[in-house]
Amino acid sequence: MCKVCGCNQAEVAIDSIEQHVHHHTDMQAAPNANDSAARLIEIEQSILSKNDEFAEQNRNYLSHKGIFSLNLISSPGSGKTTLLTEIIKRLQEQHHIYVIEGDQQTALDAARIRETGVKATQINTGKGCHLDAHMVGHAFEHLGMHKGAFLFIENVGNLICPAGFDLGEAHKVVILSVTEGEDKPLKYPEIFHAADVMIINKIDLLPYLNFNLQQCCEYAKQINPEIEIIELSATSGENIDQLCHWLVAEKNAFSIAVLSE
Ligand SMILES: Nc1nc2c(ncn2[C@@H]2O[C@H](COP(=O)(O)OP(=O)(O)O)[C@@H](O)[C@H]2O)c(=O)[nH]1
Ligand SMILES: [Mg+2]
Ligand SMILES: [Zn+2]
Ligand SMILES: [Zn+2]
Repeated sequence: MCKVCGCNQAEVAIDSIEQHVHHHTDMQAAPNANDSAARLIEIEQSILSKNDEFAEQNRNYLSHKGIFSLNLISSPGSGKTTLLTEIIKRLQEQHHIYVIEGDQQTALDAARIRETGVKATQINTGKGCHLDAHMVGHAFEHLGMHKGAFLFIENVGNLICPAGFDLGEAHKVVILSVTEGEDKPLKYPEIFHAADVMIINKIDLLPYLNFNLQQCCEYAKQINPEIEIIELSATSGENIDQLCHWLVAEKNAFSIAVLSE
């Protein structure tokens, strides 16, 4: 059960293979009608602490292999998959890159990523509204990742629930496209608080919209003064090189940090 919206995530499949539910059973204990509020809070805490244990395992695995991972979170349609294919085109000659795709249904996005030549695995969450650390840990088994790689995790399109679930990633990246309105950092503060970076996508559309870019950045900084902001267009390519420089610099810093541990 999702701690945020109460949905049930019992139908997870990775690359169309139905997953076992051994760890899931107690992660998704459903409350019956008599459960008190205290019991609900207890279940939420249990789900989150289970998730944190799996996230810690993932983080250990990734740092042991020197794999730099990002968890991309946004509403449906803000351009995550388009942006990923553009990043991959620019970085794949110099770097090993892997992608985990999260959607409720279909393997369409994993197929889009594979067209670039990069290895991708698709997690289908069924009714679930976010990825959790347990699913992601099993997705690692499908990828056979090289040391020192990039791992991009495209979360299920949702600005709310993914904010609460650590996957073991190095950074959460929130993507907001200019068609969504500049007020979203104030309306969905949890994710803007949890993210280290905000990407404002589709800036090629600014001339046609009333989106107030400066206001959006101020709202985001109000929620999270440390947040890094990159404005770009995945389709025109504007500022994608700037994002790629940031990615490589962060990956290098990550490698140095894990080597010295
Ligand atoms: N104009 C414009 N359209 C974009 C941009 N990035 C993505 N799109 C379009 O937005 C739609 C959703 O993109 P997609 O990558 O599937 O979004 P996702 O659901 O976040 O993975 C597609 O039609 C893309 O072509 C952009 O920078 N500018
Ligand atoms: Mg997508
Ligand atoms: Zn939810
Ligand atoms: Zn398991």
